[in-house]
Amino acid sequence: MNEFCKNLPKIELHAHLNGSLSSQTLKKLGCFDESIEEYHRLNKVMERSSRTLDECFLLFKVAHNATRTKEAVYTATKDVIEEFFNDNAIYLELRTTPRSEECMTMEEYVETVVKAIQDNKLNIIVKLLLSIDRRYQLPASDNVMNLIIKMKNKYPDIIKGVDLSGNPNVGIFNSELFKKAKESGLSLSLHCGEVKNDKEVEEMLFLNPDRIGHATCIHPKYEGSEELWNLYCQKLIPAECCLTSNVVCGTSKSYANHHILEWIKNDLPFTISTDDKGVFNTTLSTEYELLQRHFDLNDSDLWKINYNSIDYSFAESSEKDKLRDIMLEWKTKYM
Ligand code: 6MZ
Repeated sequence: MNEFCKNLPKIELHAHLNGSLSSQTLKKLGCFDESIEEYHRLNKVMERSSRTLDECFLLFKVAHNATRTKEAVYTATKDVIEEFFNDNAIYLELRTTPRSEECMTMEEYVETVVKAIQDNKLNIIVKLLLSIDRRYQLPASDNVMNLIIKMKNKYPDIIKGVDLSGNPNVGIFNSELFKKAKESGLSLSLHCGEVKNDKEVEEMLFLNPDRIGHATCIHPKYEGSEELWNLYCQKLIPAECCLTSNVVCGTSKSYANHHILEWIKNDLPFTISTDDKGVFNTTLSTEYELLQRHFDLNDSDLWKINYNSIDYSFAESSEKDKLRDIMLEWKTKYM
């Protein structure tokens, strides 16, 4: 492991709770070894294709099966926070899809995640984004959105935003639903262009979300269109780039071929994220290391990418100042 990447105080803005569970946590939650083996199967698949993305969504079932009680959700959240902290993340935006189970309502699910965040005593600031799964249709997604708004009003210091996620090959984007979230004061991060869908990407960009996830198929070279790219370049919405996730799922052909190259070349806003560190067997430090290795960036570049990510976060401005101070102090000491 590259010591610089490991020691750098890092900002994580795109991490799905149930995709981030480590083998240790799954074991602790009673998962059988074969299920854990299955959970990590994607990392062993050598032939990547866009079909792999669909397979990836089947794997989330392993984590979802392991987090069916409030106790398990609490443990999972606590462990994920601790693991990011141990990887020297100083700020973490976790996201998760509110879910009801036999012995837990959707509201209890969210309450439990919030409680684990409130109980965190480690030196890492943690915020929560609540996700709408794109396979839900109206009115189900509207009900989830109403719950999200209610919970945000109850916990405004922790619940900061809404995410649209789920299998990009399934379901639709409903712009009205997310307008409502914006009007309620929630920040927006939308999974956008993870697979080619120009019309949807355009609709998303017109909504002016605060950030977009993946942004794989926007640049013409990576299956987008010229007009779409021009629109993106006018909007300059920060992209959450998840290198390993895209390569493992086959939406990027290789690390060297990742669309982040266009963001680097054109000095466009982006942040580096793990997406699902459990499913993709990665860490935030590893993602920075991969970025450095494949795109010929020096330590100062990595520091700057990370420092810029503070601006794109949904933290309070006083928290952003604190994070900037930590990073500047670290730079003075170690660079
Ligand atoms: C889109 C993804 C994703 O919400 O149960 N999720 N959505 N693209 C991706 N790229 C690979 N990775 C994860 O965490 C798991 C859920 O996050 C979304 C999926 O809806 C998945 O079921 P939570 O905590």
